[in-house]
Amino acid sequence: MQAPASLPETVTDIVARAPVYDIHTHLYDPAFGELLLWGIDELLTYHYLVAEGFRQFDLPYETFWQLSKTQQADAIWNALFIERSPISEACRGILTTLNALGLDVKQRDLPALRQHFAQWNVGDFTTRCLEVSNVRKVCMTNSPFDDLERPVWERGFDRDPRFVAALRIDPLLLDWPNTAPKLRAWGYEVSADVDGQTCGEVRRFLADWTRKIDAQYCMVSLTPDFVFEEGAPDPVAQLIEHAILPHGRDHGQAFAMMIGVKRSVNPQLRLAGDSVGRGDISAVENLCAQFPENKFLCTMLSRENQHELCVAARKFRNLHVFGCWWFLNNPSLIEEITRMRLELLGLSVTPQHSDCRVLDQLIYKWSHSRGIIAKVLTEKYEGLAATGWEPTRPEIERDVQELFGGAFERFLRS
Ligand code: FIX
Ligand code: ZN
Repeated sequence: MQAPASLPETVTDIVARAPVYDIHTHLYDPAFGELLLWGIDELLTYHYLVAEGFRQFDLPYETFWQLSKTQQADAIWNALFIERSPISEACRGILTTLNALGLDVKQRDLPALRQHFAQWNVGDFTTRCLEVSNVRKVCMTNSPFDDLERPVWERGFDRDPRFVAALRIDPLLLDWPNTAPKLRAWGYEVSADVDGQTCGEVRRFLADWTRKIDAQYCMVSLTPDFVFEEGAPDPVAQLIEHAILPHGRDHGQAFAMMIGVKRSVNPQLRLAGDSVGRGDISAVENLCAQFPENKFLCTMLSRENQHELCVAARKFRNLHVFGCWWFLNNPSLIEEITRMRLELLGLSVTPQHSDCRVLDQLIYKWSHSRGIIAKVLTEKYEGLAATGWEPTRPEIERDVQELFGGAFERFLRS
């Protein structure tokens, strides 16, 4: 007779089988054509690897940027995979992905990898990646201010139900002087001053785009120095208080804040040139306390903010914490942060999102995160078992569904 599965085996199996709702990515519905990135050259030129590549290249920045995508991918492959072992998380991720797709990575044969990807079409490859990663739903990041993306929405297309939308509004909040003229050109009667009429028109703009894209939530990324005081006269506070939050209340839209990015500390690195700084948790506390009728989603980029963000979520039921974002998306930090969140917040949290920019990355980001989440959960269930509270398989399945999108969906519906 087969021995019953051990608790670690059961938890690992349940976590591996649980379909995930990936609540923040930079992927697109395949109808967006070339905006949806996939394949080996896109994997190799992901901005995480570009930053690591430049640490090894003997090339001026501009020379690299003048190379074709294939040549850039060659340079990164040589510098990070051939001339030294690919042990960083972003490098290992590519190998996890290729291996899960059935490719023989030990050959170290980039032309053969390219040949493999050339055989796929995007529709079949999308289905394959979602199956292998066991992701049931992908939330995109959708900006009306993106000149490549906006025309696709304006033309209209048949939505792929596996891809849902989130309304991204960074230029609106962070660059009002340059955004106001765009809104005016699109027929919204706004002025440079963030007055009552302007806020009304911004609300109309938000409502129109929320409907057009069927947004799940409204989101922004914010610098470490972001502060919020009710009634403060600066345009960011005014727009939040008199446009975004009323919009959220009217349309049941949570406001997602991704706090702690310092944009372009090294502009020569382009998309790879952003960095991190410690944010001010009192901005989150003030918003949650002063606007209890609004729902807030929050992730913070600095490791130093993680504990206070958990404590804030204990104080405010209108705050939902999610993801190990960007520089935190490394095994040692995911483990530490997930453990802390489960200890402080139980199952009322979404431990991870992928932030994928390349479709194939779903495979490694979720495979690596599942392994860590299973490890931490096992430890927690072993703690319960030690008291005599033996968790059953259906109970563990229920809990994992909560962590992988269930708690998030309920929070958005609440
Ligand atoms: O602001 C964001 O949504 C960030 O995730 C991106 O700007 C960043 O470039 C990224 O890809 C991080 O993973
Ligand atoms: Zn992102």
